[in-house]
Amino acid sequence: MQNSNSTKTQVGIIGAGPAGLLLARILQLNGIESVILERRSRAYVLDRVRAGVLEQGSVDTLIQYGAGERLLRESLPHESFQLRWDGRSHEVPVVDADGRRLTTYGQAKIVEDLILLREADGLPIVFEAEVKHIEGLHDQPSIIYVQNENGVKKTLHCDYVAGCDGFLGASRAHIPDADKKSFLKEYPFAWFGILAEAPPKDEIRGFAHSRRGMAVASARSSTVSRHYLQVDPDFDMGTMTDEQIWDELDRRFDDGSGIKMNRGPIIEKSVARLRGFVCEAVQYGKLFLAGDACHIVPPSGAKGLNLAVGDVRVLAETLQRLIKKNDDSLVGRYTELLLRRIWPTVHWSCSMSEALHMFPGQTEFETRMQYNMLNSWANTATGQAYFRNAMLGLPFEI
Ligand code: RFL
Repeated sequence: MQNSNSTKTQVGIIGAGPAGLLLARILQLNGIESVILERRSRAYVLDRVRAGVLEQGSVDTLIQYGAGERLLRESLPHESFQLRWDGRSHEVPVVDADGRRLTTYGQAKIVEDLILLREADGLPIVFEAEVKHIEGLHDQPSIIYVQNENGVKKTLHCDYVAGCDGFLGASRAHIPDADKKSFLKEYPFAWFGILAEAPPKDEIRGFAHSRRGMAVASARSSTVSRHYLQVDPDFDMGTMTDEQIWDELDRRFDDGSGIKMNRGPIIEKSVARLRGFVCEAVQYGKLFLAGDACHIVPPSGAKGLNLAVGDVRVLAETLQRLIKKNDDSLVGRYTELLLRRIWPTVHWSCSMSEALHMFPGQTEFETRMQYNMLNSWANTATGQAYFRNAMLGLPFEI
């Protein structure tokens, strides 16, 4: 059944984000074939700037599947996390008794590492291939896609479909009750993110609650910084000069010490709305969702990518048992296994959002409540343990 418009594989993966690429890698190392279909161009996927904070479980997974070489060389470990409010900064330790910690390593690098590994092995990623429709989910699935260069419809026949196509992807709509089982919370603000060629400053890290709005200071490497400002949802990036952006970051991080951020050329800017979203219908017939296709967490918990890694571990094990052992024991548990990690993680990310941002019309009482929450996480033994465990993430359990 092979011609230029029709191909066959064992697992058809929609989306070359971290979820789709990692799934393909784990399947490959377990002797299972897959084809990745990706709507965007290779250059676009490689350039996309997003997540940067990895849980220990995500780091260990990437190393376990041979994608850790550059990560081990270039990543930055975190011993503690900084929280600021009311003009004072507080350090919260985030290393646990087993040595688990957070690590900074950009999502763009993870994606690049996984793409290069796959290409080096001569395995297929079809870029500029937009999936339009999936058929035969109870029998022999076919993924219908269009290649942008010529608009010709093509078909990928497969035994199973992995919907790793993000929040705006095509796969979720193929689950009949996905809408009824979807839950959304939209926050009344957005994050204006900048990537700058400026060395991160050790004294200014983490999250700042400020009456001007929340701010985030983070690193992507020893020479590149990633910072965010809370802005209105309809914020226009053109209304702030680079100098105004740096001034605003300094104001929101001001703790009276006089220490300012390192400034440098801003090489990327983006605005992202904050929302929490969970689709509790993550499997239908031979279609399995993973990653942002079935959940969005507000970025204040730095969890989206980490949650995707957890989903993919479950999906890879489910598919291995199906394909290698003819064992469908995890299919019926797939939803439960994913939701067990999704809801607590969404809850944590939303709690962080609610403690750190200034909401429209917020009263002084509400601000004091936020200070109290932050103080509990930073300065009480039980709060610190809760914060550390939430930041380090849930274990992978099947
Ligand atoms: P992705 O990365 O969105 O990849 C989905 C891929 O599917 C493709 N696609 C299609 N391909 C073919 N046909 C179609 N019809 C298709 N529709 C879509 C898309 O082009 C894309 O390539 O989802 P995935 O793989 O599930 O990965 C999820 C992560 O990308 C996401 O959770 C994180 O980036 C979230 N996130 C963060 N997570 C963290 O863990 N730590 C962070 O610090 C962090 N910061 C962020 C973030 C997300 C942000 N966004 C999305 C606005 C900061 C930002 C600004």
